[in-house]
Amino acid sequence: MELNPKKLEDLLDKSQDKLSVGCVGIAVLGSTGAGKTTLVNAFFPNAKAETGYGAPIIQDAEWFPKKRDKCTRFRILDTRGFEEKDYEETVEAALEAVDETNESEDRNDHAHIAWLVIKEGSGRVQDSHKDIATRFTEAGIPVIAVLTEAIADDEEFRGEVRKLLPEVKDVIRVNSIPKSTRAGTIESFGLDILFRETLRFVPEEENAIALMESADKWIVAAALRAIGVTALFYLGI
Ligand SMILES: Nc1nc2c(ncn2[C@@H]2O[C@H](COP(=O)(O)OP(=O)(O)OP(=O)(O)O)[C@@H](O)[C@H]2O)c(=O)[nH]1
Ligand SMILES: [Mg+2]
Repeated sequence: MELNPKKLEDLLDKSQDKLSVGCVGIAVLGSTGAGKTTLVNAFFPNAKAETGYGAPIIQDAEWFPKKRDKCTRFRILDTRGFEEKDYEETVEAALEAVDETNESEDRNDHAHIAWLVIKEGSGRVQDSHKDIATRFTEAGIPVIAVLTEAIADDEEFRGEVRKLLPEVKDVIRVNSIPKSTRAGTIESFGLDILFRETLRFVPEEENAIALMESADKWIVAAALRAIGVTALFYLGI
């Protein structure tokens, strides 16, 4: 979907009506410790309450919630954090789970996008990242690379990721939660950009409204503000 202020305002109005029935599905993949859980909880503050996300997973890939009902606005495909030496099983399981949901005729059942989570400080693009970017893209799922704890004061690693993973739709630097450093606290940032980019690849209005309703309100408001839409009413303030 193209993003322009008019369209976003329109979505916002519709989300206020609370008549939507759509759902957005996001697959979250990355090495162990990459920052998947931290990212999901920062982006979707109700993840635990509404989907059960965060409970230990038994399989390599599991949907939260397991089944969608009419009240489900978002679903997370949680995957086991992998080590480089044995990432394949997790990627296979995630692709299988995505294939299965995406067979449904109802788009609200689908995985719409994958977030490939990489800790910026790791400084390395691994074979697993390449494999995920290629195979999810081939499966028709747009992939956004999310660089977490991105507190370096240059964009060198981002440039490298762009170069090495040309399949990904965008590479977004975030700091999901505040970070204390000797020089002081670095506040969270980047989640509004992730929201905006994710929205761009969510196919239909129904799913887009669901994303808007589920993401943290401050993140949505910041994303709107960046394109000139002030929507304080949306925050209930
Ligand atoms: N400041 C800051 N810390 C982060 C960020 N992302 C992750 N962390 C920290 O990194 C550690 C690991 O993050 P998790 O979110 O647990 O990583 P994970 O990918 O879910 O790891 P597994 O579940 O083991 O696969 C935690 O201590 C987080 O607080 C970030 O963007 N900013
Ligand atoms: Mg985790």
